[in-house]
Amino acid sequence: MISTIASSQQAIALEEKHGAHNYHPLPVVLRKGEGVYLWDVENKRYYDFLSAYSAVNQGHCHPRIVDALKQQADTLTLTSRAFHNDVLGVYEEYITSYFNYHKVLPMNTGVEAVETAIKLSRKWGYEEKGVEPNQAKIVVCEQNFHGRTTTVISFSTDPLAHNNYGPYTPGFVLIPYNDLEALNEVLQDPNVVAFLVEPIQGEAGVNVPDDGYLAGAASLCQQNNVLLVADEVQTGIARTGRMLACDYEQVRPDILILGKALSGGTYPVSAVLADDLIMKVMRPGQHGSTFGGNPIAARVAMAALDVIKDESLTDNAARMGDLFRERMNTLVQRSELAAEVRGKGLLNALLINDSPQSDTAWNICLRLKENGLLAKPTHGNIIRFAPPLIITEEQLLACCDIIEKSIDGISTTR
Ligand code: IF1
Repeated sequence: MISTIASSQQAIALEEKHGAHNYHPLPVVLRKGEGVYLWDVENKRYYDFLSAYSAVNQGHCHPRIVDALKQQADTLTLTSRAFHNDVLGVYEEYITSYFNYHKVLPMNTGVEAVETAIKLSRKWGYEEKGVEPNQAKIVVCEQNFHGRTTTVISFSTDPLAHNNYGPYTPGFVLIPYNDLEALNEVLQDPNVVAFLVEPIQGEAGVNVPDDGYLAGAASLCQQNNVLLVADEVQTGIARTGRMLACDYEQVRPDILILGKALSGGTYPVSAVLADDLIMKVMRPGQHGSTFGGNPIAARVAMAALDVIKDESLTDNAARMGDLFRERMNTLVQRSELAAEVRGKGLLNALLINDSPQSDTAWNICLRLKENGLLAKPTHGNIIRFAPPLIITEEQLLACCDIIEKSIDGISTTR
């Protein structure tokens, strides 16, 4: 028996009864998405200011990406890698040329690509750098978010993501984010094979490091024969106003991790890119995935990346992001609740002037929802604002009005 959803309440009740409670969503039930807009079951329209955590950079249900998905779905969906097909090679040529790397290893989710990068780094360490067996170490940052597999949460400093999942995977060294001295110190250990880092820490609350941090990290890694591994799952694909956040400092990571908007939110697609000297350590039978690089994923990814360039979404993200932060800074000047706005391009966050344990940020998001804009707090008192990159100036200014009205509304009732 398949239920028909007649109300938001009914949908929420079904999830409550039959679904694991591993999320606490905003009380809104969405039925349709198009561009920057979402509609709920009662046909109320919202601006989407989360973009499914930066997976919908090209806007909801982008026609070119959906058409690519439909056409391939009608032709050939999956061969597995036991056989070749007529799409994978075309995609591999396309994406390696697009990001200027020799090779790509296609996966599905972001964390699978992170796991792939971890395995690649370790294997390179043993077979190329000469690290003793099982001694490889990977440097990671406090407040990181790289996904939710057991190995990846082994080095998470977020108790919610980490606790009660032990025993944990060893071989990771935690240092403070945005701290080149700490990085230099740990890189003196010859067993370190890689530094895995987010160019901007998204989940931690859009932590933007100091100018020069990424370039400094790249230089230290090079000096110490350590791979720089950039997790651009959330910051990549034009989100921060550059194709990659690493581009702000002309940094070319040894290993590049992509996901989310690689499909425009239509399909799980992720990728790991590296040059031959690194990727050559992966030989037949040593890594893989049933769906990795499947024909639908390949076609969808090429369409999604085409859209980024054809619609100049990188420039739009840069310009609209500047406008957004300008408007939010005027709010910060006059509102007791808005403490700070930070970010790059259209990856921004607003710090709310209340304790992380308070529900103020959550209440602001509820009021935003009532006023037709969807956003969600990250940690406690930080609200992430990340609309699709196709947003126009007129739409952005209308959203700034909604945000200012919603926050002003809250402060008068405090
Ligand atoms: C959830 C957070 C964001 C990521 C970076 C790898 C991955 C992610 C930098 C893994 C995924 C998602 C996961 C999703 C919510 C969202 C998230 F709040 F969890 F932390 F964006 F900030 N690297 N982030 O941001 O990619 O395996 O999910 O495809 O788990 O709730 P994935």
